[in-house]
Formats: sequence, C-alpha cells, structure tokens
Amino acid sequence: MSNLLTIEQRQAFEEQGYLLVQGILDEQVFDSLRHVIASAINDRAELLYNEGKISSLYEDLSFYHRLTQILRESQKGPLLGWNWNKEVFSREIYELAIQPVILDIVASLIGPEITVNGDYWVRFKMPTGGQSVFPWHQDSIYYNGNADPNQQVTLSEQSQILTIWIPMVDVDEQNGCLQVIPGSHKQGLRPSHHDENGRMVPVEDVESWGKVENVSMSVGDIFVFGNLTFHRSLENNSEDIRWSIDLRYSPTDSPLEWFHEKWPGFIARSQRRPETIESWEIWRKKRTLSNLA
Ligand SMILES: O=C(O)CCC(=O)C(=O)O
Repeated sequence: MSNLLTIEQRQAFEEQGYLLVQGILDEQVFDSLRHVIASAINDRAELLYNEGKISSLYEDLSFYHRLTQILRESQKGPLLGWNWNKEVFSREIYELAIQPVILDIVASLIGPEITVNGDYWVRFKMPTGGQSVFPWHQDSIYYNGNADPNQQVTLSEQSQILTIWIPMVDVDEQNGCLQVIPGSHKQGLRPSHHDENGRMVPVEDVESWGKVENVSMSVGDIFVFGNLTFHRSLENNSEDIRWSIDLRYSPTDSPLEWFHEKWPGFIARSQRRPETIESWEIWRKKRTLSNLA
C-alpha cells in the first residue's frame, strides 16, 4: 500500500469523512482537458445555432463565459449549473483518472485494487447566484435511485465509493466552493426527497450534526470524500463559470455490478492481478457498447 497519505491524514479521513490534499496536480493536466471541454461547448453551440436557438456561436468568448452566454440565450427557464459525462468522454479523462498521485491517495484509503467508476462529471456551475446552489446530500442517495430492486441490502451504503473533487479554477465562498459537515458520514444513509430541480435534499437538519466547513481550494488541490459524507456547493456569485471535475473510485470487488452496467468504468490499478488493468481502448470499447462514448 502506498505511503502517500500519512497515518494522520488517513485518520482524519476516517474521522471527518473527507480530506483536502493541496498542490498535488500539475496545472498542465488541465490544458488538454480544457480543449476537450471547449470542443464540447462548441458542439453544443453549433447544435443550438443550427436549431435557431442562439443568434451567434459566441466564439470570441472565453472558456469562463462562452457557455453561460449560450445557455442564457437558449434556455427559457432559470440558468442552472449542470454537468457533463458522455459529452466529455475522452482519453484526457482517462489520463486524469489514472494520475499516479491520485491513485496513490485512493489506494491509501481503499486499498490497491482500484476501479474507476464511470460516473465522473465535469461540472459548470453557472455564475447565477442562488440558482446555482447544489443542496446538501450524500452521494449514496443518488446511487439508491439506481440500485438493483432485487437486492435486499442498500448497496450504495455498503459499498465504498470515493469521490475525488478537482477544481479547474480556484474556488472559495464567492464562486461556489464545496461545504462539508465533519463526521456526518457516521450518521449512515439518511432520508432525502427530490427538490423542484430534481436534486435530493435531506429531510433532517443536517447542519446540526457538526460545524459546516468551507472547502476553499486552488488549482492543483484535490478534495477526497466518501459516499456518506454530507456536502453541498454554494452559489456562484462571481462573473465566471466555476469549472470542476469529480471522479469516483471503488475497491474492484465492490458489489456494484448494477452500477457498472449503467456507467461502465475500468480497473485502474491492481496489485493482485496487474494483468487485469484496463487500457483507454478497453474503456472506450465498453462505453461505446453502452452508447456512452
Ligand atoms: O461540484 C458541485 O457543485 C457539487 C459536486 C457534488 O456534489 C459531488 O461531486 O458529489
């Protein structure tokens, strides 16, 4: 097992349900990803332009503004922050997910048999104030909606799913950083209901369980949290889109078959059977078969 995380860091993760690791990703990692995302924005712009829903392709606007303008003109309702998966599926996402520093951190928390789950998200939190809030939730509550109805146990509570949350811009209270509740994972899976935007919101006063912490981060930092840790993201009151990526990892033998059928992932690291590690080509093939490439 890797020594990248210290015992103190591992204990802090166990205790609090999350861990901030600062300055571990090289900024160059994001150059190629920005191209992938810019290309997805371009595809969206061309589609909407051809449908007559926008009057310009807004090619002169920057990575931080172009999508806002495109969506503002094309959407009738509130301008919500949303996320992309299939739209940005690429070798660049694969390369990010297998960054050795990330896999070392994941390995030191869940062991050396690591699967990257297919539900990664590139998120564009729009600069639209209150509309851009992502309410308190445990990630498990979203997996429950997709759980195999024939299973007697709550797979998503039993399975360990780590999120690695990666900002592509510096984040703080102004532009919608994450917030977490230390120790909230110890409450187990809590009941929630859908809000008017289809997002899950807890039925209990989760803020009474601990002091709410802001997760201010710089580009190059990563934030790790578990599937039972209550977190949310604040409103984006800046002028720019808050771009971020979240990746998810599980021990390879987790009972998550139903999940991998929906969002095919890949084996990223294996100490026991290194020959089972799956290449970009294998992942692409799986996703193509699921119509997700
Ligand atoms: O990035 C955000 O605004 C929210 C992300 C989140 O809730 C998650 O990754 O589970």
